[in-house]
Formats: sequence, structure tokens, C-alpha cells
Amino acid sequence: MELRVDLETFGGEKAYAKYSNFLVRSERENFRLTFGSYLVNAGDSLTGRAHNSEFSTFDRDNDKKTTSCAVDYDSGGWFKDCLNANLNGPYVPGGETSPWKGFIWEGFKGSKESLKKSEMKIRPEM
Ligand SMILES: [Ca+2]
Repeated sequence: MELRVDLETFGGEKAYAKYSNFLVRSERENFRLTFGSYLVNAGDSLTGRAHNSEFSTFDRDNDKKTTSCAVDYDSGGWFKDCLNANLNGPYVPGGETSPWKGFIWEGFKGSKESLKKSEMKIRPEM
């Protein structure tokens, strides 16, 4: 499958990122995320700290850090040590936040601008 992530700021600026060979593994593997190449536009924010990660939540610490990334960043996601993207982070009206404490896609707006909206879409590879 191909993954497309659409992103939008509070100012209305839009961008997207696409990944090939998107795959989420089974519950037995804690929904481990793998994917192929990063394709375009918004800046890659999954490869560094999400690729080949298991999914973590407040009560399931599957990351590689001694603390819990999910607790530290009020979120759930594919964390390793910890994140470059926080699409399940808290909604911050207006968007200004301290690093990573919000709804972040680093490759688009850095770690201190929380976004307004995102969509993750998958489809068969064309
Ligand atoms: Ca941990």
C-alpha cells in the first residue's frame, strides 16, 4: 500500500508526504510500522524515529527509550526515541507550542508549530 499524509497549518498552508510499501504488522508484533521510500513535498518525518517501530500508548510502552514517549508527549504512535511526527498529539489552538508538545510534523513546520489538521490515507500502490 501507499500512504499519503495530508497536513494543514492554522494559517491554511498545506503539504503532504507519501510513502511506498506502507505496512502495519499484527497485534502480536505490536502493530510494527514499516515502509519503503519517502516520496514528496512535506518533508520526511517518519523515517528517523518511526520506521520499524512498534506502536505505543499511555499503557503500552513499546518504544526504545527508558521513559515512555506516549506519556512524555501526551500521545500515541510509532515511537522509537521518541518522534519526528506527533499526529496523535494534543490539539493546540493557534498552533504555538513547546517542542513536540502538540500535533507535529517536523519536516513541514518544525517541532514547535502544532498543526490544525491531518489525514492519513492508504491505497494500493499504483
Ligand atoms: Ca520506553
